[in-house]
Amino acid sequence: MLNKKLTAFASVLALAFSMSTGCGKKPSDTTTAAEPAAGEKTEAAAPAAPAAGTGSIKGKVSFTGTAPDMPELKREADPFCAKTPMKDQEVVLNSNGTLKNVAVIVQGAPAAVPEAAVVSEIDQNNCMYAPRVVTGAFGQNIKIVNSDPILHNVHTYADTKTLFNRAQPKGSPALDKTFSKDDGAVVKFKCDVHPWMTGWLVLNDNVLNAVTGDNGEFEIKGVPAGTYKIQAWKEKYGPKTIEVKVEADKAAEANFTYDGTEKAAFDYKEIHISMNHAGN
Ligand SMILES: [Cu+2]
Repeated sequence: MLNKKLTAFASVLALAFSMSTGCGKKPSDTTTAAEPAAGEKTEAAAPAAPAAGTGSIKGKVSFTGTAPDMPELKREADPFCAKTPMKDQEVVLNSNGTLKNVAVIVQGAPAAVPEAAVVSEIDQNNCMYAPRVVTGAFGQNIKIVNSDPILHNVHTYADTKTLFNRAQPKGSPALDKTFSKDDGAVVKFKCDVHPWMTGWLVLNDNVLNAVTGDNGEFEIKGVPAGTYKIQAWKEKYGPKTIEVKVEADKAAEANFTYDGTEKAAFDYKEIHISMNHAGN
C-alpha cells in the first residue's frame, strides 16, 4: 500500500518537476524538460555537466543480522487500543530478509518546490502512526490524520526539542503542517496519550524519496540524470550512504545492507551534516 502510494507520489513529482521546468518562476531559454529547474542547488548537484533527462533509482534494503525480538506493546491502558494486541515495530524484518520502514532519500538533487498537490500523509490508525516512516521535502505539506474514534495528540520533536504538540480529538480535521530545515532532517512523532505510538518523518531538500515496504524494496522515479549520494535511514540503525550514477531513461541500482550492529541511536547531527554538504 505504501509502495503504491509512493509510486503515485513519485509520478506526481515527476510531473510536477517537468511542469516546474516548463513554467517555472525563472525564465529559461530551453523547453527541454530534462533541464533541472533553475535554482541555487542545481550547481552543487551537478557540477560537471547539466543533467539530461531523468532516470530512476531502484533497490532494496537487506538485513543480514539477527533481528531483535519486538516486545508486545502495553496497549491495555486504552480500551479501544487494547482490542488489538500489537508488537513494537521498531524493527520489522520482512520474510525475504529485508527491512521494512527504511527511508531512502536522494541527496543533492535539484531542489524542487513541492506542488500543493504533493502531500505526505501520516495517519493515527489503531493507535499507531501509519505509516510509521514517512518522507517529504522541507516546505511540503504534511497531512496528519486521526482516523481513530479516540483522542490522540500529535507531539513532534527535533531530537528532544518539541516542534509542536497538538491534541487531535476523534473526528478532527486533518492537520496540515510544513517543516523547515531548522526543524532538522528527522522529525519524531509521539503521542502523549499512548506512549508506544512512534512515527518518523524524514525530510530532504527535494521530493525524491521512498520508504521500503513489505518486500524491502524501493523505487524513486523522476531523478534528474547525475551522480548522487543516496541515503538510507533506519530508526534503530541510523543512516547509510552510497553513491549512485543516474542515467536518463535507465534504472540505477542502490542496495543497502544492515547487519544489526550499526549504532543503536540515530545521530541527528549526522544527517544534518550530510545534508548541509549535499552535492559535495
Ligand atoms: Cu494516541
